[in-house]
Amino acid sequence: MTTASRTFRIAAIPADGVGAEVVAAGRAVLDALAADSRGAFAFDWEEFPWGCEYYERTGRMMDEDGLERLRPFDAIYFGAVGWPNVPDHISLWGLRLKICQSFDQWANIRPVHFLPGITSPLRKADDTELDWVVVRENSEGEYAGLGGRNLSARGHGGEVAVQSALFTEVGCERIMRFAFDLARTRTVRKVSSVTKSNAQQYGMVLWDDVFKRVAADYPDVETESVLVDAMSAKFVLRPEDLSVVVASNLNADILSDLGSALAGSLGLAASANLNPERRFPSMFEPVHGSAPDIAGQGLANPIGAVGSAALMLDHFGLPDQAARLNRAIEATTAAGILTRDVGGTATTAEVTKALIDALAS
Ligand code: GGG
Repeated sequence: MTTASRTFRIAAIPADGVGAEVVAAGRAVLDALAADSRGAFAFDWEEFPWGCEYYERTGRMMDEDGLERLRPFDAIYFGAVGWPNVPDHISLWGLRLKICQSFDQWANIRPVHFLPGITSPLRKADDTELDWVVVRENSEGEYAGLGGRNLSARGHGGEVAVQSALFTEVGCERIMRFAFDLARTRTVRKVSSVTKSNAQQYGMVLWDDVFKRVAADYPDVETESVLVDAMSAKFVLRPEDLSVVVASNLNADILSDLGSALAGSLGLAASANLNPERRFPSMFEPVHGSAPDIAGQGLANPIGAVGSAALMLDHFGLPDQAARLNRAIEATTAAGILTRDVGGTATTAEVTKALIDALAS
């Protein structure tokens, strides 16, 4: 038996629905890559059975000591969370958001990448170079989890709820600096900030103030500040103007789904939840959810999960391997080996095999 020079320990959490299928696909592709590395690197996997089924058995989405057990890993490879047997706010806060917040994974990177062989609903995509990245503030904003429900004693119809959005200078500044640093690595050096400061006069005005202050440190990067409603129109009408889009938790969550739909399907979209200081493991997951309508049928698109694996390789300092994986994705879609969500008839297993074959060629 040969020992790899570098072994990355990865915690796999397939969780719910199609999560199991796409994480298995991603693992198979990564293991094929490692097998081909002639001992340069290997992956040591441990799989955790957490999710909605686990909740049904135990009353918890993850073990009580789950965070402690995850902490020593080099990364977390996540599937999808949510199933009709558990209210969505319980499953999301019990697993995905719990990990993101506890491990201060404050930067969520969601590239919007247009692939060959995939039809976009945008007519412009046929003859225009489109490629942008949504940088999502992933630790506060509208998903800070602050608020409460009260006054149910008033009786039916009398209850109140407050859900506060938290904007801190520290939180705004670090995600904006991340966005500007990312823009400096791209051909088009531009950061678009998504705001709603006309209506949200406290949090979003702070967001705008910090954006202006941080932008002054990056005079080589073009900037714009766009209201979220106008930005959603811009995604459809002027996507060629975008390079890096930085937005608060909720705004980026919505816009990145729009972006992946414009690129052809939510099933294609990759994401990384990063703790850039590396004090905690970062988490890599497809943008899509658990898709109960197609779960267990071998129909899920594995490309979002495999693209997320490429982001993980980048995080491990293996950019050449990440590029190789991305080339395998492009070769597979260009060859028309596509799942149903992007107009094909291939199964998850067939696309996974095509990706592994493309690695070899
Ligand atoms: N793989 C992503 C996933 O499971 N998403 C479920 C979801 O509802 N996410 C909300 C969020 O991204 O904050």
